[in-house]
Amino acid sequence: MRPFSYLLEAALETIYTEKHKLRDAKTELFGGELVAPHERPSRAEYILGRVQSEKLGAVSAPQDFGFDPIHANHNNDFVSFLQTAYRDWKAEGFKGEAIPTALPARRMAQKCPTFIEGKLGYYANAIETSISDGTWEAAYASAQVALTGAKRIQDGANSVFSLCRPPGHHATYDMFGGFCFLNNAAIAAQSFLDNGAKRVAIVDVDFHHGNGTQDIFYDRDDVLFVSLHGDPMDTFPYFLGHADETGKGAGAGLNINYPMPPKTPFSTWRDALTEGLNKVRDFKPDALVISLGVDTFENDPISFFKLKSKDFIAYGADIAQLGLPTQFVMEGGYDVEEIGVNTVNVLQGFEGA
Ligand code: OKP
Ligand code: ZN
Repeated sequence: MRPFSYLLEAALETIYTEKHKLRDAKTELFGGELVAPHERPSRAEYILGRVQSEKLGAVSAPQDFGFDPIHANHNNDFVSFLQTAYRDWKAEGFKGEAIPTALPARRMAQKCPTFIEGKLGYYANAIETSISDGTWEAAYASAQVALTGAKRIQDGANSVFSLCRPPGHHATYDMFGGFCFLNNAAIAAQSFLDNGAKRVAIVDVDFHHGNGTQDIFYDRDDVLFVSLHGDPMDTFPYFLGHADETGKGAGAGLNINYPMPPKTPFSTWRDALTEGLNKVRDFKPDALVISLGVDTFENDPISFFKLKSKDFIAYGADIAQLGLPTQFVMEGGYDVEEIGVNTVNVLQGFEGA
């Protein structure tokens, strides 16, 4: 225990920036229609509102750590593509937001095309996510929110909440999709390693499998990745997240997936969490990153687990039992009326434990 630090640690600090509002796409491809995106600015505002009304702790702006920690996890050409994609798309005279049409699927060439429509497909792992004006600026700011949270822990805080938006866990080394552009949790985890940590664990409690995070750390022995999610046979991201994906090379055994079926209740989900947290304990990490999605909620509009609001308090307390420096990084959660309550319930459960 650090001496005299309990007063400072009585509250859980939130890192937040209004720049998330720059990500305000008009379209998401859903059910064969272009609809208003589920991943919209009001999400972060509901969460911030609850953080403030519950007096969780200080709300601070992020520092700017620049591009180096982004390039540590993402391909340079991919990052450059994200910066200019919308402009390049508009320069071709296209009227709508930037959406790929063709992707390099089975038995197709894996070369990056020069024309923007082809580039979009090359750098996409899903096509529901339109790139709009301001998307890059918001994604960059979201990564800085993650990095600032990591810095707080590196400076001695016991816990911190990075209110990232847009989310990150579907973004791979060189692909966007699933509402994600830069992998905020992976960028934070890498920042711990680059600043003296030997091992970091990431536990992804978002309803969807963290395919991007898994992909980034799959062959590494310095990051343990644990994900609890809807079975990819039944839900997005469909092509990753099975229980037999356990890591490779040096990372063998350090990727742990808990796919679960439709209507999974909290009791079942919590058993998986307990098992996953035991794996984290055995790994002896220096820091823990929680990819915090609250789309496991029973009324979430795009998910199928059955967690109730009080369950979020309970599992926040479970996470605290590890006694690790813990950074919460916001991911999904789409029932806008409730995500503020459910998110802050996790943080209060953690703090109260
Ligand atoms: C992002 B995060 C539903 C299609 C879902 C994308 C979901 C992205 C979720 N029919 N498409 O993990 O919350
Ligand atoms: Zn999700």
